[in-house]
Amino acid sequence: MKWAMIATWRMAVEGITEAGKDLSEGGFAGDAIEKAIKTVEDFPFYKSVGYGGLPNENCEVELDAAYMDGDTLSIGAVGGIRDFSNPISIARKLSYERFNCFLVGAGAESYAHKEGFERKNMLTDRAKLHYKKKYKETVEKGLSPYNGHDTVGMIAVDKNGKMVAGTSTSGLFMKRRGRVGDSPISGSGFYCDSEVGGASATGLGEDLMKGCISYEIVRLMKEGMHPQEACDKAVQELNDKLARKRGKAGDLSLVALNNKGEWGVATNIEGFSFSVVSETEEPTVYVCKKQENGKTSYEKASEEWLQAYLNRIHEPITFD
Ligand code: SD4
Repeated sequence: MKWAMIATWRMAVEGITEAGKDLSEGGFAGDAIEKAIKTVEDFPFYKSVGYGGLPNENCEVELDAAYMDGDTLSIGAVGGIRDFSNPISIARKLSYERFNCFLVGAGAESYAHKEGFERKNMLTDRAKLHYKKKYKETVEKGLSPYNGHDTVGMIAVDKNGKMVAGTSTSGLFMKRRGRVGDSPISGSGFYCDSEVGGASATGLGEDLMKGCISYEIVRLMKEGMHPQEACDKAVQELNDKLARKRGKAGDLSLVALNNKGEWGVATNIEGFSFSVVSETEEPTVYVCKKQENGKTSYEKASEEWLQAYLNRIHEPITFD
C-alpha cells in the first residue's frame, strides 16, 4: 500500500516530514498524525495552533482539536480547552472512549488533568502583542477582527491502508469565549473512513459547518471521484450556495486524501498553502490560486515564497 500524508498550510511541513519517516518504516497513521500535529502545536511561531495560538476576545487561548480513526470511525475531540500543551493527544485519548468522547471547556480540562496530560500556559508574549495590535487596528475602530485562518488539519494513510485524520487550532482570532469552530466537529473540520479516504478543513468555521464539507468530500470520493475533483466540487458548491443565500462566503480551504494515496485540495481564497509527503513525493509545500471555473490550481512554493514565510512569522510585531 502506498503511504501518504497531506496537511493544511506550510506550517505542517516539519511535522509531516518527521511523521513521514515513520510511515515509510511501516508506522501507524494515527501515530503519524499525532506526532505531526504535536510538532505544530509545540512551535510558538505558528500563531493559530497550540502554544503561541491566538487568543479569544478576553485574551485567553482556547483550543479545539480532534482525532478520527478511519478504521473504526472512532472520534475524540476537545473544544475550548485551556492550558494544556497538546490538545491533539487529549483528543486521541478520548477517541478510545465508548462514551463521553467529545469534551469542552472545564470538563475537557479536568479529564486531561486526571489523565496526566501536561499543563502549560499557552499564551505567549508574542500572542499578546498580536492581540493588542489586532485590537487597536479593528475593535477600537469599530471594525470586525474576524479575518484570516490557519488551522492545521491533516490526513494520513499508512502502509497497511489504515487512515486517520486530525485537527488542532486556536480557532477564530478574537472569538467569543466559549465559541467552538468546525475543527473538532466531525464531518465539518474533518472526516475519515479508511474504506474511502479523509478530508480536513481550514477557514471560517461558521461557514464550513454549513456544508458539513469534510464529510461531503468523503462522500463524493466514495461515489468514485478523485480527491481533487471531490474537493473542487464541494468547495465550489458551498461557496456558491453561501454567496447566493447569504451574499457572501467565508474562507473555505480543504485538503483530502483517498486510501490509494491520491490527494486533492480546493480553496476559495488566494494563497492557501498545503504540505504533502508520500512514498513517491518528498515533503513539499504547495501554494494555491483561488478556484476559477470550479478548478483549483496550485504550484510548488518557490524558494522566495518559503523564505518570505519564515521572515514573516518571525518578524517583530509593531504598532503605535
Ligand atoms: C475555526 N476553522 O475555528 C477554524 C479557524 C481556522 O484559524 O481555520 N483558523 O473556525
